[in-house]
Amino acid sequence: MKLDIVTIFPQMVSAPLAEGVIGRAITRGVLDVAVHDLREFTTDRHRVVDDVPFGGGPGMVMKPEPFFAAVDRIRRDRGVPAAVVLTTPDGRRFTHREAVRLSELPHVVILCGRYEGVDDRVRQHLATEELSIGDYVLTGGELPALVIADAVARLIPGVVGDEESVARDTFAYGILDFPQYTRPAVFEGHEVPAVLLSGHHAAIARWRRREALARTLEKRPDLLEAAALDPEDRALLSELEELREKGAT
Ligand code: JD8
Repeated sequence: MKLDIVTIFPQMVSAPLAEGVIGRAITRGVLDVAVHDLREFTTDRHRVVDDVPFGGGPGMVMKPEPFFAAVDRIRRDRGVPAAVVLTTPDGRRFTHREAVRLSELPHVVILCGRYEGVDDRVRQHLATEELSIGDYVLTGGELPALVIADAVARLIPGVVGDEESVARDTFAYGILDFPQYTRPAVFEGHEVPAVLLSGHHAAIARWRRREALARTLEKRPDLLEAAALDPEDRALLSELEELREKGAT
């Protein structure tokens, strides 16, 4: 997959992407990421990317021309993207489902705004979609672009080593993960659940499933409505719900 990110803070975006599994996927050539400095697409001496808002009001608005010029250059040098994403607080919520959809596209561009936002003509005539990572206010679109890039990239075959673990992930499967433990078996008197040391693979799988369902019921009951549960899960869940009603943990 090709991914292009347009920003006035290219190092803020490229540095995190150079680390970890994403960084390795880029060096291995599984992922083709290009980060573009928006100021390179200005034509004035001072490389100005913002201006005062028409109609007045506080703050500055990002000018449209550099964004259009950046995407023109991307189209010429890297090909026509399948999606041009504008990160904005009023976008559609970015979820795992959106990550899966974007991961199936061959080429995605993400535009990052700053200040009070970007000239609306960028949204109307350049972006093909608008995404928000959540209901809180950030200072710009770079962190959202990184969140989207990370969640999308790890779904691309060959980026994460273990394909099976990606498929089984929390939001892919619709329920939370089971708790994880590693050595030591006893830490400051706190023991690892004995079943995990038993070597009984079927018992371990059962325990993990039960823990995952119990955690989801406790922390995110809203997820259970849409979760892909088999009859055994449903039976376990009713058992857990009953236990809960009786006041047990
Ligand atoms: C892009 C500018 C800041 C936004 C005035 C100062 C996404 N979930 C999210 N929260 N915030 C953003 C986001 C914020 C941005 C920009 C994304 C560009 N700002 C502005 C409007 C109100 N502030 C976001 N995705």
